[in-house]
Amino acid sequence: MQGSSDERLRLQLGLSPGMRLHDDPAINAEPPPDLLRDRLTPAEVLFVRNNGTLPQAMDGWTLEVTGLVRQPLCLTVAELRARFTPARVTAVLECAGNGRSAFEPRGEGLPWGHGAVGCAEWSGVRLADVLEAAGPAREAVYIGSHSPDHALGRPGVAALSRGLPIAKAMAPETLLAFEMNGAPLAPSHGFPLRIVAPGFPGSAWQKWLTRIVVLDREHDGAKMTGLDYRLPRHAVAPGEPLDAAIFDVITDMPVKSLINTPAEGFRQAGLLQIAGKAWSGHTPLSHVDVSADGGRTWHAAQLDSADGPWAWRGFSATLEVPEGEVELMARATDCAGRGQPMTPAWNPRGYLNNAVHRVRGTVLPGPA
Ligand SMILES: Nc1nc2c(c(=O)[nH]1)N[C@H]1C(S)=C(S)[C@@H](COP(=O)(O)O)O[C@H]1N2
Ligand SMILES: [Mo]
Repeated sequence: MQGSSDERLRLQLGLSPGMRLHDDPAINAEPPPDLLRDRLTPAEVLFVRNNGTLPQAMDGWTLEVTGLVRQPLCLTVAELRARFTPARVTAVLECAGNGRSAFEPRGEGLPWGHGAVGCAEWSGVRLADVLEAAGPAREAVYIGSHSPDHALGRPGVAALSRGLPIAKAMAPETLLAFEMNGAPLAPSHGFPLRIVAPGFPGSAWQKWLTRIVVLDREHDGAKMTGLDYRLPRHAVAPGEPLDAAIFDVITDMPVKSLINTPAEGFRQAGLLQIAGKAWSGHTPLSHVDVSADGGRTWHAAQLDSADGPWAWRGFSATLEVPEGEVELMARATDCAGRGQPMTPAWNPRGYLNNAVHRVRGTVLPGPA
């Protein structure tokens, strides 16, 4: 029964049959790593992360810009297109909780595997241009984002209302996007308008955006406070009493990589062709190494050219691997020299797991 209702849901949302739906009252889905092979992730294999309902009717939709501004605005998408210069960015979208299931103990939240990430070309207008048109006050330090989705079973309670520090809201890469990969946003990815904040966790990429409020303090909307999408300033151990005051909002994503092929459980003979993706947050990616002997020796992978500073990059390597069970690993390093750890720092909500990606399989005897 579960199987056929999952199939219906995938069809309804335009998701690939390979997408795994999480067992959660809200709609949450992720692809296995081998479906993330494209330079630009097609909408049907881009993960879906909904904290509450999936808003339906968007008739008469407008975006309001209010708060500490000289001139509050109310705009339709047609007006956004007509009034502001088009802008485009190819950028990685990754959930801060991607990889959570590999933490021990796991921490509260969706048990994401490795697939809550994708890279797309986002088109729209610069958020900075729209904010300039509204004229933010000098005291402005943050924006709060609002949408009509509500917590499940709790109409009137916002599912998620995140925001951005004003510097990121005004940065040239931050967009109000109405298109993904040249097509209107899919309903599950935020139609008709979402924030695109490259380098920030996906939680800041507010979907179904209807209102931006300019504030003189950090926004305190749904899932902005407490431990949500925050990390402790210093290491904490499982079970330790927690003080929310030592937690800061996550504003940057760590360097990371993902092996697309071969896929987990592979069985193949001959030279192994390893291919995957690597990306980073605000600090650019430097290089990727791969290992086929449990991390004892590492080999430099070849990096594809970059579609701009916020896109992921393909990497590939060919390794001669002795027959038998093997564990392949990929490890990306950023330009500040930070590499992916074998075991990342544990945190109570299981955010930012950028452990070295491992794929297990068997190398068979015989030629390729
Ligand atoms: N309005 C709204 N925006 C939202 C969310 C949400 O639940 N509601 N989820 C956020 C989170 S946590 C992530 S990781 C991204 C996921 O975007 P996607 O579903 O298009 O992949 O959307 C963000 N924007
Ligand atoms: Mo997320």
